[in-house]
Amino acid sequence: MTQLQGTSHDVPAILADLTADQVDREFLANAEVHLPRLHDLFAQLYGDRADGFERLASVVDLARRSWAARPADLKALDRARESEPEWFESERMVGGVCYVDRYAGGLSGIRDSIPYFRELGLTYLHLMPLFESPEGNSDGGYAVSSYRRVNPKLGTMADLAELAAELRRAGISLVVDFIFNHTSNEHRWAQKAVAGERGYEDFYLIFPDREMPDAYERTTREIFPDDHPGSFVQLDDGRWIWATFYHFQWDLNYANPAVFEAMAGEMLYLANQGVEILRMDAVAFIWKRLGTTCESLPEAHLLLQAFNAVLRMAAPGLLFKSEAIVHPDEVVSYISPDECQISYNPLQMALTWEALATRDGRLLQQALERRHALPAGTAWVNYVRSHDDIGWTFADEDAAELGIDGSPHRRFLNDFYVGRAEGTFARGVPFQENPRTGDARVTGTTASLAGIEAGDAGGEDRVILAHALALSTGGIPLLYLGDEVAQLNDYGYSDRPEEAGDSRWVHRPFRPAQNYADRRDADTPAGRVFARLTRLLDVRRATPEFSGNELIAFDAHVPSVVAFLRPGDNGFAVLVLANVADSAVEIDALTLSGMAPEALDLVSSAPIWLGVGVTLAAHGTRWLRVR
Ligand code: OTU
Repeated sequence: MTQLQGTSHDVPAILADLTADQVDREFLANAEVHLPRLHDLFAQLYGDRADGFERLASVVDLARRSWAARPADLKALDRARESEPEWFESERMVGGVCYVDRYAGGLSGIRDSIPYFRELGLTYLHLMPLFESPEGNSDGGYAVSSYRRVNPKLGTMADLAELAAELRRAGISLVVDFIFNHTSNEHRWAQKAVAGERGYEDFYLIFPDREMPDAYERTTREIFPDDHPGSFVQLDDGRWIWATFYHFQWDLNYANPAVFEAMAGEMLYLANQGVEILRMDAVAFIWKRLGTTCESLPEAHLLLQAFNAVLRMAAPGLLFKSEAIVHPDEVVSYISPDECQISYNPLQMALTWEALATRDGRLLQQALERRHALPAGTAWVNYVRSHDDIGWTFADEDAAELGIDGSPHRRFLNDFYVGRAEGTFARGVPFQENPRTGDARVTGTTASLAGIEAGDAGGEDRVILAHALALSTGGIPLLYLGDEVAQLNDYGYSDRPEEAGDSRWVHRPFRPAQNYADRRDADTPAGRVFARLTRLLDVRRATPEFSGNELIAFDAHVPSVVAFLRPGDNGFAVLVLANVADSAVEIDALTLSGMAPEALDLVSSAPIWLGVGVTLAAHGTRWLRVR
């Protein structure tokens, strides 16, 4: 490994400088622990660059200044988090996600919604991208023009900081996106880079002609083929710039340590506004190397670890959440206390829908058995659906063991969920169908995908079943707000020019006011789903077995049944059973004979006798406390 050369910027020298400056004792203590790690990561990432070193010293200085400016209440939070590092693994954790404008009109509307969030029991609120971004299509705000200015239609940065404090007082951690793979083409850095301004030329990946773009594109994947082919777009002056996603989202060049420093500054700025969790967007794409897919390269991990080390020095209470919607082996590779402590669980999400479509629970059961475990000090974020499409990211090699051929199975699932398959209950919409590769993904709200929109008899049960799994496998369950009142697809997006080309807008409806008005009315789907789902939320919160991540797969001997135990104290455990079939099934007494016959149904609060077996209704789920 290359070492950073010179004497003035090695670890002892930087620490000595900090000591001489009589830097804050707490900062120094954190720097002593994390600077050696950061130095090592810098050596690996930037060791062969003349400026690698100075950048390290200036990043440490940035961290020092950021800590000095960190408000006292946030420093108190840092200490609280450090003394209870497992806080986010609690059974009391429940997340919600919404668009600020669509759900509440603006940041003040979000504030007004806090009583409702408390009623649901939320402890984590992910507000979708809310920063300044281009007018019209901005990929739902995922094209950021300034990380320090809130979109003026939503409020101001001061409003955001106040909201964060108010949420914190309500026991809710604010989560925002850290969209650091790319900026919008309107970001100040982007404009300077294109103008060739000194210091900014290498902030992005710009090439004079097609030679390098063609070379890279031989191995990269098309992400938004409806927008542009390949990974590059042409600038007005004829040059080519790297743009993995939309043409107005330009990828940053992290091989340049100035980019690392600049983004570390934006990250620390947000941390000091009171954001408690950063959702690290599109982590797989942040490092590029010719001849590779340019996804999940080893340097992507080193970069995340370096950002993590900076945070540990200057905002130690913060968490990173990984957004890697990729092969399951890669998803877990981002999860560790030193990298991203929490991560979306796209495999469980996709396989829940897979099981509902096939009425066969085996692929999901297999994933719970072999792909659920995580390192200590980390957690899954389990969700039924997000603001993005559903991609079928299961491992072909896992599927093959069950006799399932990956490609045709994905084709079946796509057809099923966009309503093209015989007997489907789903009303989804295709997303980014690529006729060249056969790739496609699916969009739709939970209720529309599960059959409520189509009037299928099992629709409401499937919504509950999918949530019952997300609430019980271990980790932070994340609700897409509005789904708890069974919101349906919003086809109006196709009439709105800036949304029409992106079918993900079908499942990002405005706050469904009528559904919320109906939520106490048991004669409506909204009322029934809300009553059943809030019951599950209440039970989860009171069930310590649901904390942490330990899960023991249980073979129920029925292919349509997903089953597992969540062990607790004193020999008790919760047995979770979910039946994806359209008819009731029996789990026989012999299968359950390893447990004491007396058990408790946690949802109905009724005792149950396992000695006669257990009946699961069509699309039924049960949470049973056993021993
Ligand atoms: C993310 O998703 C966001 O969640 C999307 O809303 C953005 O459009 C995108 O980044 C760009 O900022 O391709 O279809 O893991 O699946 O990062 C969604 C790889 C996406 C991608 C994921 C990306």
